[in-house]
Amino acid sequence: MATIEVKVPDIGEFRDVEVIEVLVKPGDRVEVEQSLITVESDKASMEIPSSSAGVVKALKVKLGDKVSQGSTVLELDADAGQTAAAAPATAASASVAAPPAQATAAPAQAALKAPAVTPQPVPARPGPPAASLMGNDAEAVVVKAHASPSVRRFARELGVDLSRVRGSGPKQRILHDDVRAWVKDVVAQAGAPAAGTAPATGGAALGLLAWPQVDFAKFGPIESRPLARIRRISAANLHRNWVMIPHVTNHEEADITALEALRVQLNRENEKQGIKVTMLAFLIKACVAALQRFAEFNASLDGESLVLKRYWHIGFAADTPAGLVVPVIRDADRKGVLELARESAELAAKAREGKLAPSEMQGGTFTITSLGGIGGTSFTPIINAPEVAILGVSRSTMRPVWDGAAFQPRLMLPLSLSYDHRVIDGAAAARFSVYLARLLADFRRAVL
Ligand code: CAO
Repeated sequence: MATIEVKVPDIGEFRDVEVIEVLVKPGDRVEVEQSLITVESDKASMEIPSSSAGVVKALKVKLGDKVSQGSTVLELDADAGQTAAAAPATAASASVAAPPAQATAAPAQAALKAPAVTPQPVPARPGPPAASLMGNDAEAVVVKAHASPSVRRFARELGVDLSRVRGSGPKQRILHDDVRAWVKDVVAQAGAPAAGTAPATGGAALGLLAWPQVDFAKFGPIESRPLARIRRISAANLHRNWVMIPHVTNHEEADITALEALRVQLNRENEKQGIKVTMLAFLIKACVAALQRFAEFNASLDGESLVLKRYWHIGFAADTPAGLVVPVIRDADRKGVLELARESAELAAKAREGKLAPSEMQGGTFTITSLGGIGGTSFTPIINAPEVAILGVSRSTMRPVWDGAAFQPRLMLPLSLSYDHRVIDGAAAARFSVYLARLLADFRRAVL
């Protein structure tokens, strides 16, 4: 294990900039590219990353020190082969300089990674008012909090709005501890919210009115029933998804007159085998075809990336005496309608008996929730995170539909597609719904 000195790389015009944060201490393990200190000039703050992985041996700077390119930040007992190669001469791709011997020994792969450790400056002081991203809200003002990039990243991960955090650092700078303290405070104020129940302060932490505390017994006889386990779990999931995902629901209608006739005919043909073909099986098949065409619906958000899945596992909401569960049909793209009907019936039966294995409820890429067997004309389903869309299906009804010359009796199926507006635009959702409705109207297209 070699001891190396990690130095301040080329940081452009910045000279004699103040160390405002020290992010590591002796004994800490650091990885390549991990931020070590934050420096700040009049104009910007930036983090100085490590060129090597290893264990911090000694710090060579403290808060308030002034550093420039080449100043030693710390001594590191570096792991063999975990050092970024010597930085090229250009400032843009400069990395923290390691001793030449170490740099030469670095494997080619590490050399390729070196440019990634370029420090990125961010404005140091609250900037001028900026318009919000929504065009129709151009008057809105965003107040920029005074915090280093790592504090901003930390706050982002926890979903903390930095403009609400009071900074305890020099010049009211917000530190990691301030963000931690703010989160602790919010949790303490809200009380650890039990799933499916109103938090103790009923949202006071969000600036909302307290949840009404009513003695219901004053108004008439009551009975208090504890929520079933599944309901408590699903309530917590639904609550999070509803609060965290900006939902929009697109409504469409599919003419399933021909499809229903086919379903009835198939059921007649397969009566002896005991397979009942349901509308759900056709919906799964049609959804897979639509998901294959519109890949961003078969995806999940992962930070700032969209993970597109090349497998099509379809979940469907099943109503059980114990509450809502979502069994998942794996590889629905490789199964025919009869197989989908058989498998969904088996999974629904298992769900009702409470016998689903956890693995039978995992890995879904898209969910269908059908209330068609019960009734209703439309609803707004809640997305099953980390999926980005869900299809709600209501009861089909025979209605007069104008064909350009006369009203025809057509069996119309209402579809309600909720989507995550961070990932999917309204136009894409409308295209998905229209395409799905066309597939259901002419099911031959589903096999194209
Ligand atoms: N329009 C009209 N009739 C419909 C229909 C629709 N969209 N969907 C189903 N039906 C009919 C079926 O044909 C069946 O009629 P028959 O008995 O005469 O053949 C009857 O309604 C019952 O169907 P079903 O709902 O039991 O069967 P399915 O395969 O369509 O659905 C399942 C299976 C598991 C989705 C369903 O049983 C279920 O649990 N639905 C509730 C889902 C739910 O709770 N969603 C909300 C979640 S969010 O709170």
